[in-house]
This record gives sequence, C-alpha cells and structure tokens, in this order.
Amino acid sequence: MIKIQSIFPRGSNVTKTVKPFLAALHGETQARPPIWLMRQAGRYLEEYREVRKNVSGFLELCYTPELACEVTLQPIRRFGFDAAIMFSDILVLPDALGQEVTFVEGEGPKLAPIRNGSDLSKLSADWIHQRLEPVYEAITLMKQRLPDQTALIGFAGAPWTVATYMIEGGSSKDFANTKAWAFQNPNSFQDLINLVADATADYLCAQVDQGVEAVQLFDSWAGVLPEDAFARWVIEPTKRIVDRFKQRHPDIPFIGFPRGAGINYPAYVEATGVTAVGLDTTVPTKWAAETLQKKLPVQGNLDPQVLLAGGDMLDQSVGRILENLQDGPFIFNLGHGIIKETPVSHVERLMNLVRGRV
Ligand code: 1CP
Repeated sequence: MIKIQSIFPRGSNVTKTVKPFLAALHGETQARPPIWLMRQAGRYLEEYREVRKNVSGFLELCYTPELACEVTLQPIRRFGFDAAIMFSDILVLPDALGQEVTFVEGEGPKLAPIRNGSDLSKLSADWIHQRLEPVYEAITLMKQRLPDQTALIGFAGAPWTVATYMIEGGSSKDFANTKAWAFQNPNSFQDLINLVADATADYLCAQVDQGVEAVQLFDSWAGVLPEDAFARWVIEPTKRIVDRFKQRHPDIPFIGFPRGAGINYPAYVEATGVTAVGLDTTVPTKWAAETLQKKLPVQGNLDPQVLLAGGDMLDQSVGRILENLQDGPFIFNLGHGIIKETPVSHVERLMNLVRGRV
C-alpha cells in the first residue's frame, strides 16, 4: 500500500498531491468522489469525430501514438475528469496474437473467427509486445501531457469476453459458437483462455512499465454464463491474471468489471483478488454499499441511458448513487460505456452534480 497523505488543494506546493482517483482505489473515502466515464473518449465528442474522419480505420487510430494520445486527452481538457483511460480497444490483443481484426464502419469489429484447436495453434503470444509497441509509445506521450492531478488508466478485455469476439468473429447476441466450444471441448477452450489470460497479464504489466497507474479488466459479457461456467471462465482466468500481475506490480490497483455478474459479484470479488470492482447499471447501490464496498472500493454505476436522457432523471439518479455510495471508497462512473448521442451539456451537468457545484 502506498501511504496516503492528506490531499492538498490544486496548486498547493506544500507536499506531493495524491491523485484523488488513486486515493479512492487505496481505500480512502472522500467528501467528493473522483469521476471518470467508461468510453469517455469517442463519438459523442465533435473533436473525436474530427480526428476519426482523417484516419482510414479505427485500428490506425489506436496504433498512431500521437492520435491515440490526442483523443485520450480530449475529454480531460473538456471536462477535467480525475482519470484518463488510454485510448485503445480490447481487440488489439487478438490482433497482436496474430488474428486478423478490422473495424467495419457502422458494423463494429470483424475478426477471422477461430473455431477449434487447429485454428488456435496459429496464434502465438511471442510477438505481442512488438505488435503493441505503438500502444506503449502512446502511453509515454499521455504521461508527459496529462495534468498532474489526472491519473492514467490502462486496460484490457477479460479472456471470456475477448474469446467471444475471437470465436464469433465479431459482436454476438447469443454467443452460440463460443458456448458450443466451451461446453463441448472444455479442455481445448481452456487452452484458448490460458493463452489470452497470460498474454493479457503481460500486456497489462507492460502498460504499467510505461506509466499507467491503475488497470481495468473489462468482462463485458461475464453475465451470460451459468454458474459453473462463470466460475471457470470468468472467475478463474481473472484470478490467474490478477495473480500474475500482482507478482510484478503488487502496489498497482486492479479494477475488475464483470458486467452483468449480478448475484455472482460477491464471489467474483472474493475469489479473484481484484483491488476494486466496477458495478454495472443493474446493481442496486444500497446492496453494493453493504455487500461489496465494506470489502473494497467500488466504481459505477449511472445508467448511460439516464445520462443521455438528462433532466430530473439525471439529477435524481446521481443523487441516489452519491447518497448510497459516497460514505465509503468510491469512484463515480457509468454502469457501461457512454452512448454516442449523449449531449455534452449532460456530461457537464453530471460533473457539476458530482463535484457539488449545483
Ligand atoms: O470508430 C469508432 O470510433 C468506433 C467506436 C469505438 C471506440 C471509441 C470502438 C469500437 N472502441 C473504442 C474505444 C474503446 N473501446 C476504449 C477506449 C476509449 C475510452 O474508454 O475512452 C475502451 C476502454 C474500449 C473497450 C471495449 N471495446 C469493450 C469493453 C467495454 C464495453 O463497452 O463493453 C468492448 C466490448 C470493445 C469491443 C468493441 N470496440 C468497438 C466496438 C464497436 C466494439 C463492439 C462492442 C459490442 O460488441 O457491443
């Protein structure tokens, strides 16, 4: 644990300022919680759309350090969030493992699907750091250019979620091919999960070596599995990553986000060893305060659709989340990524509500 010193106002030259986002992750309760938003860089910002229209593909944006740095900084300049999340995508990892990944305008990601052990044998973790070098360069630029009080978050997708894209070849509604493989050939599916898990741990460690100050593991599709499968394909691989990561970086906070885990949240927290947990939109905040926040810092969980709606609904929802969660270590966030139609004025209103400026 790093020592938390008292937090001095911005501009104070008394001693080192602890970044509010990191203080929360180290267990500190603050009068005003720090805030950042999942997918805070993206299409709801005109300055992002401007950069995006000048690159041919989405991956080109991820792999051009100057541009990835620029779009990471855009929401910080505009709103002054307490943390920046490095601009990239969870699908750069399959790309680095040797699976072809493209993003088709209006259709989302497309991957040449892998369906069995023989497809899997064509992938290799041997070159991931060479392939991901532009991401590491981007992190260096971000560290140089971020304001002093803003923390930098690194991230990756969790093995189960990444495997769904690798196997389905893109987004999916029912995960039929992934479940078929996992349920019919669990041993060879385990080989895929282990390959992704170990590469992910090494990738996250490399992000820390470049300067990120906390990491988040996105398990966006954790909520679609029956209980035994949740234990084997969500909890176990996450624990494997956390263990491998903590061996090298015991003091770097690790946020797990098992979206849709529902009643499995306590088991996830208990068994994986994550430092903090992201709550999705459906998690009742009073329950989270009693069941989860007594054990670890929590992050979340405003419904992105409520932020899109704005008005009284936004004010009331933010009020209830603050009331239920701000008496313990807490980071304000959405319960899933920001929606691209969200008016910038609603994000400004949210900042004012959370910072107590209304
Ligand atoms: O051209 C574009 O602008 C495409 C939109 C976009 C953006 C802005 C994609 C395509 N990815 C991203 C960036 C991104 N993705 C970030 C960094 C930006 C930030 O947070 O500020 C992060 C953390 C992600 C993570 C990500 N990518 C997840 C996990 C979080 C979640 O939303 O559940 C997932 C599942 C993806 C896959 C992905 N990337 C993009 C698309 C369209 C998809 C598929 C989403 C789906 O299947 O529903």
